[in-house]
Amino acid sequence: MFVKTLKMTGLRLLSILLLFSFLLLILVSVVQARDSDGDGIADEDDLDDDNDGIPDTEDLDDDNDGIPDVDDDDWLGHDEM
Ligand SMILES: [Ca+2]
Ligand SMILES: [Ca+2]
Ligand SMILES: [Ca+2]
Ligand SMILES: [Ca+2]
Repeated sequence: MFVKTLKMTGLRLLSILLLFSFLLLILVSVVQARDSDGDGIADEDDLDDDNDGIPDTEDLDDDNDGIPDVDDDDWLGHDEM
């Protein structure tokens, strides 16, 4: 009885762990595939994320949402990394 309960708990834990790993994987791929300006080049590889003509290295607001990168919560600052 106790062993059976323990097995069930282990299986449940494993399922939850698998589910979380899966969700994390999706989240990571979504973040990596983010394309702010929709030009088909992911932000990661795009030298100008918002296509405003200012390279990301000089642009203070890479995603052009009006919030400077330093204050932008949704911006991961990958250009600065
Ligand atoms: Ca792009
Ligand atoms: Ca671009
Ligand atoms: Ca730009
Ligand atoms: Ca911004």
